[in-house]
Amino acid sequence: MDPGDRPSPTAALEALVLPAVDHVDLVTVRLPFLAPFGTSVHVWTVKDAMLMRLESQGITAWSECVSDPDPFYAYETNTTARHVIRDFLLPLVEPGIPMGELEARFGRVRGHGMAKATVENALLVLMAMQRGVALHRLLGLPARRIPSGVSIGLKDTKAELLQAVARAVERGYHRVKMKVKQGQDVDWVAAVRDRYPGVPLMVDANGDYTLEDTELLQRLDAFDLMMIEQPLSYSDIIEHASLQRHLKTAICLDESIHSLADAAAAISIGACRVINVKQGRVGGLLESIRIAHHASGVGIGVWSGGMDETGIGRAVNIHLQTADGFSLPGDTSETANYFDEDIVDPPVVLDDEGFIRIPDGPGLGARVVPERVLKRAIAAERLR
Ligand code: OSB
Ligand code: MG
Repeated sequence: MDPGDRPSPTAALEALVLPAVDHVDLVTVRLPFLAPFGTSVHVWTVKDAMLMRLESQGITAWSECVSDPDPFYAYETNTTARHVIRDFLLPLVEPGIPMGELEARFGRVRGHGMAKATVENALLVLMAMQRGVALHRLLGLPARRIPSGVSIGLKDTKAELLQAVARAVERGYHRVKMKVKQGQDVDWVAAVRDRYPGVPLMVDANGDYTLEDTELLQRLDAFDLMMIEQPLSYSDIIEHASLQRHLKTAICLDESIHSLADAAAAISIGACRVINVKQGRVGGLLESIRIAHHASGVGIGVWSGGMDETGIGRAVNIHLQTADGFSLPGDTSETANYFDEDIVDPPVVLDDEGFIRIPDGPGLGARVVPERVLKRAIAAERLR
């Protein structure tokens, strides 16, 4: 499947041995968004993030489940993730087994990548902290600055949209993504392009169109977009291949890709020229690294998506993007793009060239502030 038989980018990671864990907690926090986040599938006004907390001999490691409370973007919800973690995944976590064995055990559970990633992320962060190294170091990845990108939700007026793009350009973001939907597309893109002829721009439809809209989508070819993300159904790969043959603009798949196998299949039939890898959606960091490795080996662009995470998930995405193959700016924006106060310190900020620095320190780098988690907690439970 991998042309040139390049060595596996995850062999060493599959050999990492799981540590003993004394306690496992799930804590759900609610962070209000500074402004509602609108997409073709839903408008979110708060972030309800289910966090996992591991305790092992005085070391505390955190991860974030990227599901929402609702199944409007993905089929997983915080409730399904809790159920799958508690009743099926955690019982498979055993000290002394290698990560590769854990992945094999998790493989018996079909789907539920966000639940799997929550457990995998937490264990990797714990292992990094135990070794006193940053998460990217544990993953064998070099330190480097990460390019930034912002995802602008649907707005009520073009004036509001232009204002949001103006803010992003002023901040120095390396690329701007705008959400589109039926009835809020070509004219809205034209308005942005008119005002910002040179800004690296892309659109995300979250599956709002069908092949019957091919002519309309072809009109987007006039705007020199970097890509069109998930124009057709969330579950489709085949029809995207048909559409790509009629578009000059690259198609990027997001929702359709749940694994390396999905990515390889999509690439092999020409369904996309770019892949948005969300580490949660594909079951974790190891699978993300495999997808980026495979895609870049066949000339397909890759970037890290986001799920408007708190600083915990945001830090994981930042460490991931040091991996080979992440060739494009992703949906990694500043904390201040979504929240007035994060639950980690320091928050994510852009440097004066628009890049994001990997936070110093072992594990995530950023420190989870327990008082802020407590202040925002809406549910908590000890699983082990
Ligand atoms: O389609 O990429 C998406 C947020 C929630 C659900 C789906 C998507 C998004 C984003 C925001 O676009 C990405 C981010 O800023 O984290
Ligand atoms: Mg998307």
